[in-house]
Amino acid sequence: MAGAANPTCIFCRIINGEMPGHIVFEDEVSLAFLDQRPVFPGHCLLAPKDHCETLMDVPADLLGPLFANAQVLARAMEMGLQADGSFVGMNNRVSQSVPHVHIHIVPRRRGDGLKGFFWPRQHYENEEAAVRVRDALRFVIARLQSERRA
Ligand code: DGP
Repeated sequence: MAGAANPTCIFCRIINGEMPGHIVFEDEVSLAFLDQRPVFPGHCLLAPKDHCETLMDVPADLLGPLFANAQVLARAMEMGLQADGSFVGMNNRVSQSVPHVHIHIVPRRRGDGLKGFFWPRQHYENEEAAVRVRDALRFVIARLQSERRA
């Protein structure tokens, strides 16, 4: 759901200045602030000012500016915090503890111990299993793209 502020949403309250936050960046469409429980110091959350719950709810015209700002923050991790790189990601519904869409930008350093951050990996059982998943995704993506063009 996209829309103006939601009074029960913590991130809307930070965005509106009703709750404190260590703001690192602001423009017309988004705000970035320090995560109160960082993976590493400097871990930021970038959120659109309008209340949207998940990536799927972000209006198309906001996607570009929002991700351009994520790029600025990723650069800032390296230039401002001397990070070797960053992790940029988001939870949608599952593991999403605040239902106001936000992009995590986490400074990373070689040897920082987060090798397993992206959870245990597995292998496809066989080629057929990979093809089945590929085709399920291709099918629905083709439908979504034709709906978008319509
Ligand atoms: P996620 O679990 O992906 O929805 O991330 C939500 C993050 O938000 C989590 O890392 C902790 C952070 N967080 C939760 N409440 C607050 C808050 O009131 N202030 C700040 N700065 N961060 C918060």
